[in-house]
Amino acid sequence: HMYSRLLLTGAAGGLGRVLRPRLKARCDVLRVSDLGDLGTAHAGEEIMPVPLQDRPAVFKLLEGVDAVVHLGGISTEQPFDDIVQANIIGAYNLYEAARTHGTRRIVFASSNHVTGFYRQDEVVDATMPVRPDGYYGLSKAFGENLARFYFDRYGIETVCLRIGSSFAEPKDRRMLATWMSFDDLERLVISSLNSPVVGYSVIYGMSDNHHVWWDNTPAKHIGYRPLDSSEPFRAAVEAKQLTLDLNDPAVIYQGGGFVKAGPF
Ligand code: NAI
Ligand code: 15L
Repeated sequence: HMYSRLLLTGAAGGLGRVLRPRLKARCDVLRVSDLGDLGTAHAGEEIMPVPLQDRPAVFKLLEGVDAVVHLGGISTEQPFDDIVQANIIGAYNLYEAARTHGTRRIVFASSNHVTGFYRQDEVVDATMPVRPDGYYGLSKAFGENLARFYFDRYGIETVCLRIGSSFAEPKDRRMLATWMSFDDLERLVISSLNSPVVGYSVIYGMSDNHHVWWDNTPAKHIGYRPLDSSEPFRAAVEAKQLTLDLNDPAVIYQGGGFVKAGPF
């Protein structure tokens, strides 16, 4: 499936820089947006810097857009007032603009922190109640509910990706369970864009790791097949982090350090 114009928000961020060239291969025109520096436009790209809380600017951003990969926003635990602007008002602006312009599908970068207060000895799936582990997780839960509403009321399809830890390598023992390689991230995003019918769906984003806390059985229709694993990194990660304090909330809960970040 080839989109004519795809919008990538958060294009200057860690995952945005990974996905930018990979998404360009899947559409005629890739529109890239962020607050930060987006460099110069490559062939087939349009650059539109926009703060997500700026409603008229977001309205223009969605003009002529078939589908969105929405990565833009605050990506860590921060003061509530900052999170509200970028992640809550920003997401509302994006969906309102999508509704007005007839955009059909959004792939929303949600987060494992929507369910961060489940324990690491529990296996969670997308049908279970949310347990956000901070303001950041709460804002992603809002984004998921917003997506649910815009599908039920207006038929805009969304795949919410509850991404685990997508970095070049797993950085600690927790990430041996939560890690998703960049190639698997690409597979997940492309499956979410191309799966024929997604309605409103929620899927966890992790590689084919040996130990996992998330069960993607309810999201089999997305057709996501991870091909990488954190296992080759295990020895090095365990050597770096020899012991775990089993009384530390960051070790007990799936959200790791996020469960005790703040207050600000
Ligand atoms: P990042 O922080 O590197 O990138 C986010 C981008 O959004 C930044 O370039 C930033 O300038 C932009 N942004 C922030 N506030 C904005 C605003 N008000 N208006 C416009 N743009 C704004 O984060 P990363 O790692 O690339 O993550 C991308 C998305 O995936 C984020 O939504 C994050 O919450 C989500 N995610 C990432 C995970 C990971 O492992 N990298 C895990 C779970 C979720
Ligand atoms: C997230 O949601 C963050 O955006 C990312 O920076 C990581 O910390 C990740 O979760 C994680 O849980 O490891």
